[in-house]
Amino acid sequence: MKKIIKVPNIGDLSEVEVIELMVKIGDTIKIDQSLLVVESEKVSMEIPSSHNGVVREIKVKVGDKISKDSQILILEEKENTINIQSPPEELNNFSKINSLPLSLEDSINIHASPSVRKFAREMGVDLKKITLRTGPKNRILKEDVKNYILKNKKISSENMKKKECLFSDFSKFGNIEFQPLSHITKISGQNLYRTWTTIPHVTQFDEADVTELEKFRKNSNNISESDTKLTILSFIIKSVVYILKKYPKFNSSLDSSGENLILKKYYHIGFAVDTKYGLMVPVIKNADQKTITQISQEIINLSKKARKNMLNLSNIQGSTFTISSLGGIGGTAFTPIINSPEVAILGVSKIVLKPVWDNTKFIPRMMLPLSLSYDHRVIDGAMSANFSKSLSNILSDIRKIIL
Ligand code: CAO
Repeated sequence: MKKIIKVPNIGDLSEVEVIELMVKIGDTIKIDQSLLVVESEKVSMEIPSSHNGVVREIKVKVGDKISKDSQILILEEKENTINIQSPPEELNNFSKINSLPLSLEDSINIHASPSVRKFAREMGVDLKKITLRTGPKNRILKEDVKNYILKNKKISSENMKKKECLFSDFSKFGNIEFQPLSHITKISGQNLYRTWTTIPHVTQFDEADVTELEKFRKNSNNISESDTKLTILSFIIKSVVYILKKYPKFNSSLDSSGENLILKKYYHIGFAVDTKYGLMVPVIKNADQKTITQISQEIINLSKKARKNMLNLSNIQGSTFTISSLGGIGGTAFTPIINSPEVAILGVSKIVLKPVWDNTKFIPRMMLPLSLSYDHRVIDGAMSANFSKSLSNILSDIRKIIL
């Protein structure tokens, strides 16, 4: 017996567009099996079958506009098939999403809910490529899409772009202005995103008493005949190198298998520079072999070059550990993102004058906040706490370096 399957009551919507067909002629379908996906301006929804049977004729195609009681398809009901459920009169559980059409072939062969399809589209994932489908009757679940993304990391940067496009219609809420990202910001954004999503970051916070160091630095600047101004960053670089030699894992990278550490016997320190073109990280090569004055001079030269966008490849390559100093600006602490393939980065915030207990009384001390982010696959919490404590020790009395 033939049965015409019609569009049930679709709530307030008078007309919706067919965006996906999920069955083809000859398919045997069951009650509640999704037949097609329709979409209005605000919602998309799957329309289920009200009967069991074999699809003999399809009355709609992708792009058609349909409404309540429009014919969807003709089913041949199998003999001795009893429809135990009454036809769905009304579809209330609309998934409030915006979907975009897939090709007819995809629609038929791939079983996934509109929300999963939408998620996959936003992430730039082709559902056809997902072979691990863990839902009932081989349906693709959101988890399957996520697992696919995790295993195919290349997709990630494209995803970001696609997601941005989908969310770009802010003009309906008020005035907006488009500002293209600079080339450098785009590239560093992709790297930061990849690093943040692939490396398990932990940040260890600490502080160093730099009262004596600051006295020494300011005094040196006052009496020096050189034009080179010493900022605290050069002392921090020198101290970091000293500590890196004691904790070699911080000066390493994981190899591509993720099973071996590559310990580097050279000390090239990157430092983040804020420029109008975006964030740049020039590198002070062989910092262990340079004096604090030489390091200061290089900071000045390289940051000037960065601000004129004139750094060359050798200025930015080969760093083994990076420092990001926001101390000249402010803030108490932050979580810097590792400059991959390195395994740790030191964030430095603004020195603050604090009352510190010396076992008898509070004394005013200049405290430098340190934020050490590390790759937890390589470095554990105890090691990072020891690294920060040792660094803090050296900064509190830099003379220890020459012992
Ligand atoms: N606490 C207090 N004052 C500090 C300080 C700190 N931790 N660090 C620097 N200062 C002071 C300096 O002593 C200097 O003061 P004076 O002019 O009175 O001597 C002033 O702040 C400016 O220093 P500077 O920024 O010129 O020099 P620097 O060596 O400290 O830093 C550089 C150089 C290139 C790192 C810095 O200019 C810069 O670009 N910082 C931003 C880095 C950044 O954006 N990081 C974020 C990365 S993640 O997005």
